[in-house]
Amino acid sequence: MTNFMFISGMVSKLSPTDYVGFTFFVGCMAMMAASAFFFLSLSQFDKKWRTSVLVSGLITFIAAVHYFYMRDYWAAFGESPTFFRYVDWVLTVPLMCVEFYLILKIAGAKQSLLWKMIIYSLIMLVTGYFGEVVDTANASIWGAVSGLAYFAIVYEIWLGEASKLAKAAGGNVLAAHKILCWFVLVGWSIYPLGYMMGTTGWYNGIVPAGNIDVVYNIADAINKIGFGLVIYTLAVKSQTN
Ligand SMILES: *C/C=C(C)/C=C/C=C(C)/C=C/C1=C(C)CCCC1(C)C
Repeated sequence: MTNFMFISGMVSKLSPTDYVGFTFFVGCMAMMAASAFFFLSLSQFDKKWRTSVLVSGLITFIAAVHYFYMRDYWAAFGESPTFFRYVDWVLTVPLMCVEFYLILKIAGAKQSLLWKMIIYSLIMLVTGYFGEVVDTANASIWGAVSGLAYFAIVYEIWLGEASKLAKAAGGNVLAAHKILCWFVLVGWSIYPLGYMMGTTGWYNGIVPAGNIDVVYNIADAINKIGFGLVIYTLAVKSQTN
């Protein structure tokens, strides 16, 4: 145990070459700052947009709390805090699905769309957890099931019901929806890559092995804060229109 910080009151140091520890630390601060920003901006929005921005703040706030735990875990054990990652994802990814529903509500999005997206995301994450932690011998099978659920989300927002609603809404909502679609397609694809780096399967010759916490941490910052800012910008624009 070389690189301690604060663990339940214990004080120790963070090595200057510990990039994983560093990005966990910066992650805490970035998620906290983003949460403060979203929460403090709430009063400027009318009721229609307030919930969306509130959810943006909840996503980064939940992540901030998990980052505090993950930072400590990494400092104490020098291992990936996989459990905390998945708890974080299980709470924040469905909330990102809620954001799609909330911005599409003006075009008549139904609750069935919301539940469909939430269920896909839960299947994606629970099967991913099984492959990464519970039944690692079958990581490639669990990963494939998880990947299917991921594609279902991608399909839904790019080509399915959600995309039709976005087109019907048009204007700022359509523009924001498009950007969020790219977040899901490109930003989220980093996570399955990390999964392949950390588990054993047919893909091991293609994807390098290694600690990918730095990559996850950067991806989280982009996907959670960036995603939230798209919603925030949409709310600001729609308000002055
Ligand atoms: C803020 C956290 C986010 C946006 C996390 C997203 C996580 C994923 C899109 C994870 C996807 C996975 C697969 C598609 C297959 C392998 C297992 C997972 C869970 C890593």
